[in-house]
Amino acid sequence: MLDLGDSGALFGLIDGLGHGLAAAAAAERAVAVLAENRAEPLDVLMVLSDHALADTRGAAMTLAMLYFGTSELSWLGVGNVSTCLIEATPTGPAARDTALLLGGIVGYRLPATLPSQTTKMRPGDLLLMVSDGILADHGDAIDLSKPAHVIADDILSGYAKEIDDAFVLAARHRGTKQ
Ligand SMILES: [Mn+2]
Repeated sequence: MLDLGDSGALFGLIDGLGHGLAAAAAAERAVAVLAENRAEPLDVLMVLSDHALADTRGAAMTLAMLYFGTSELSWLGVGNVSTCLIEATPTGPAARDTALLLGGIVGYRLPATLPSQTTKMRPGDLLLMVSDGILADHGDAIDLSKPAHVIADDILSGYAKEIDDAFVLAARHRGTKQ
């Protein structure tokens, strides 16, 4: 998560291709680019990251920008980092909106167009991003009565595949100040 002061926050999950040190190096380089250019639009951030990762293995990456004033959330994903907004429903936690992921690899093969989508993040909503090292049934671990970091820990400890790096990002909208 990168802070944009009062205006918003940029969330991102970057999964370097493969695993181990070379994968981590690609991800670290993308993080540096995002930190330096955090105020840029998501498609620009994706292109800048693609350039910066050109001599690495590349990465899957989803970015999500939350604008505090409007609670609008824009997201853009290339490769397999699943991202959704989870809300409480009478029958339990459910995904209200899911980011459309574009095929490709950041640093190697970026899609020709990079359309972001915009949704609304409501108070209580949980933004959840998981890498493909997390098993698909991880939704079973989500207990919205717990703090976001505990939910992330629960998913990571119970649903990580043994053969891949696994990453989880969970962030909750706690409402706006009156
Ligand atoms: Mn992976």
